[in-house]
Amino acid sequence: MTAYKLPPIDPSEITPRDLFQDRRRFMQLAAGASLSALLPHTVLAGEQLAGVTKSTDPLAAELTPYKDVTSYNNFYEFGTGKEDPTQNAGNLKTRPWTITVEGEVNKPKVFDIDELLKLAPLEERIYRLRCVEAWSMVIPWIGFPLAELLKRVEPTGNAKFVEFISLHDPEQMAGQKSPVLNWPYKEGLRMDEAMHPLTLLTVGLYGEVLPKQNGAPVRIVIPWKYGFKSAKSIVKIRLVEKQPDTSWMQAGPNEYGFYANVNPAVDHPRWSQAKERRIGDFLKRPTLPFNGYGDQVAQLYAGMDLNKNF
Ligand SMILES: Nc1nc2c(c(=O)[nH]1)N[C@H]1C(S)=C(S)[C@@H](COP(=O)(O)O)O[C@H]1N2
Ligand SMILES: [Mo]
Repeated sequence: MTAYKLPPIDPSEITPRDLFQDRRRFMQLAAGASLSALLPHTVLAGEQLAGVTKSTDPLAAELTPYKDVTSYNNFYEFGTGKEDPTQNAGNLKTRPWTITVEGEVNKPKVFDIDELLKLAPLEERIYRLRCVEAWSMVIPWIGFPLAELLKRVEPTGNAKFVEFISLHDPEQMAGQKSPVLNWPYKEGLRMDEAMHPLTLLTVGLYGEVLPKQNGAPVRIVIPWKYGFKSAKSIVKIRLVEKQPDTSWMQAGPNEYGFYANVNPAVDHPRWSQAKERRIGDFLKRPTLPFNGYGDQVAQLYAGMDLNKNF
């Protein structure tokens, strides 16, 4: 297998920016700005999504500002820097766009993105996103359970895993001209994880159409797993019998496992996973097992050795 260069990720790199943001927020608070003045409604940039059921999740009190959600990203197709995607994703063409769903299904189908938007009622879901690099955000996503899509194509008895494949188009995605990852970006889930009601096929955030840097026009969000599992700008979903390879497993098999469940007890070989820095915070906070969703998902892994299946 080709040896891919490991990308330059080191949690210590983000510290200066965090400190800057925290100082800025502190000054805003000290200047008497109300908390709501710090909320993002005045800086929304995109097209609003209609008919979305609003979330009442208590996490609404902890939302990461829109500005940070849309300018501090990982999307290596547009560069490895956190601010590269917001600067370089602007010209990505998101129409026309189709998602092909194929493999171990009775009814393979090519969904047009606009057809997909009408497949099931759109819900707002406020989820923590925990990056493997030990930072986190709280984001109001919009979408519907992936299960709604999978049920429609009728998985066969051989469908044991689901593979997600992102767009491969080096003309639009200049980052794909260098072999930082094995392109196209590929991710995967076990069938029960893919069918879990928390797994969200995501088309928006903060009430609007998904910004390009966040994976327009459609991505997956799996809130109990490290962020890299949430493949962006998906063009193909394949149901398969064998556990699929993923781009990150190919890049660093000792560092990025297939399961990638958020787990403070299992460290990344180059850094601890015990704590995380919520973007905008000064102090780190403890990382929660399964990113705080253990009540809902821990039973999926009953009897598995999570040190081995990291
Ligand atoms: N296609 C693609 N999907 C991707 C990535 C990527 O580089 N390419 N980065 C992943 C990583 S490491 C994280 S943390 C999340 C970041 O999502 P956000 O930028 O919307 O917060 O996207 C994930 N999905
Ligand atoms: Mo990540």
